[in-house]
Amino acid sequence: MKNSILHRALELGFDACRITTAEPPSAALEFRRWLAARYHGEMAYLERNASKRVNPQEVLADAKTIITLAVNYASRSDLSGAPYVSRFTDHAPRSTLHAPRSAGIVARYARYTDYHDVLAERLKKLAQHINDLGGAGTRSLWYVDTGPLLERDLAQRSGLGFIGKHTNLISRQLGNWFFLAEIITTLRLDPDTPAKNLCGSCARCLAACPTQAIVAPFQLDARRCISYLTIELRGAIPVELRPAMGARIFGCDDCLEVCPWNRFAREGNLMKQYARTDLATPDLLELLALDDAAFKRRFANTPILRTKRRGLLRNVCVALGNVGDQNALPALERAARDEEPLIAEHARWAMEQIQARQAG
Ligand code: B12
Ligand code: SF4
Repeated sequence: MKNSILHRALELGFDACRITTAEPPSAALEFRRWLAARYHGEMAYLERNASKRVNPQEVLADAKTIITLAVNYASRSDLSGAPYVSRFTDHAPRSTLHAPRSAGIVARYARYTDYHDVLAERLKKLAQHINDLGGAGTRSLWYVDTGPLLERDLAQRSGLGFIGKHTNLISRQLGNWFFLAEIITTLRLDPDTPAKNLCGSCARCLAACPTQAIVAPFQLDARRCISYLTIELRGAIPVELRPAMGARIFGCDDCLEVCPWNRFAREGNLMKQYARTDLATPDLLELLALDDAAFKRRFANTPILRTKRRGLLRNVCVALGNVGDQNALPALERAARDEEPLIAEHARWAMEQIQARQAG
């Protein structure tokens, strides 16, 4: 049965497929401590369904097995040239080093049609295959990202990879660039062997983080993470963290980019056909001119819709404050009169930054 599932998963475009039990995740205690430290910031949903996250039986009664899946999202351009890490010469924000001056930076995972949509159809088919194999009464649920499961923890226990000090799963075959998905099922299958941690003494990710969000190995204070600030946070970005954001307007890859395990990464097959190369380094001034309808058209079917116009333009203002020059001032003046107070406040901040740079 395992071989049949693996074969079907590969056929559907997944890059790896492993099996673990539906027992509670081993880092349940760490997760509770993380919540107690308020490291999740405003992501209230993590707290709301915490008991499900630490008990898969609450997700699916009588669950026996969790099938973990990986989908590689590395693109050829990300992998070209020398290993990323050797290109850095200073502490300039890494993702901005090769970008034109007025370009914003979008994290690699978001430079595609929304992966939730791309993977949903495939997960449905795989879940059906598992139900067919199990026969009458077999029940299976599938998740990608949004489900109440500690995905990385389960994936580590299934042997898909190991949790790195930056808290993401690292695979010996795929490096850092892959999504996770799972199918939880009442079908009993033999579990695979858990992965061993192979970080060793390497701590490049901790040093690379522009906001010191990785407060200790394996511990992320999400409230400082640029990914959280640009995607999840609904309100104002704390002023003290804005300068460190550089030109990043959606997500952040710095801790992933420096990981030496990326030397094993190769181009992903499935996501290639959903690439949106126009999203990698969009022009900041063009983005600042988008009204709500234009925003929805520009980012239709992409993960960037999540921030809505107000969140993205807030981020664009911060980026312009960090990397813009006097050419950005007219557009920022208009944004400072935006009917959305969040955008207006960040535009005023950006103008002050540019003016201070010019004066100095
Ligand atoms: C909330 C969330 C976020 C938050 C918080 C991130 C975080 N580290 O928790 C924010 C918005 C910051 C975020 C950012 C990103 N995310 Co996110 N996120 C999630 C989500 C929805 C839940 C994660 C969660 O449960 N966090 C809870 C806390 C407690 O987890 P933790 O801090 O990592 O701690 C765990 C481990 O470190 C471990 N642990 C703790 N102490 C110790 C000690 C030792 C010794 C060991 C071994 C382990 C260990 O136990 C904890 C509990 O599992 C998952 C999807 C899911 N359902 O799981 C995606 C997910 C983790 N995100 C993902 C991605 C791609 C990202 C970004 C790379 C996106 C980007 N480029 O901007 C960044 C990476 C930032 C980072 N360094 O983590 C992928 C990761 C894929 C992978 N290969 O690991 C996931 C799995 C989504 C998916 N399905 O693909 N994310
Ligand atoms: S994603 Fe960026 S800000 Fe978040 S922990 Fe990694 S390097 Fe730090």
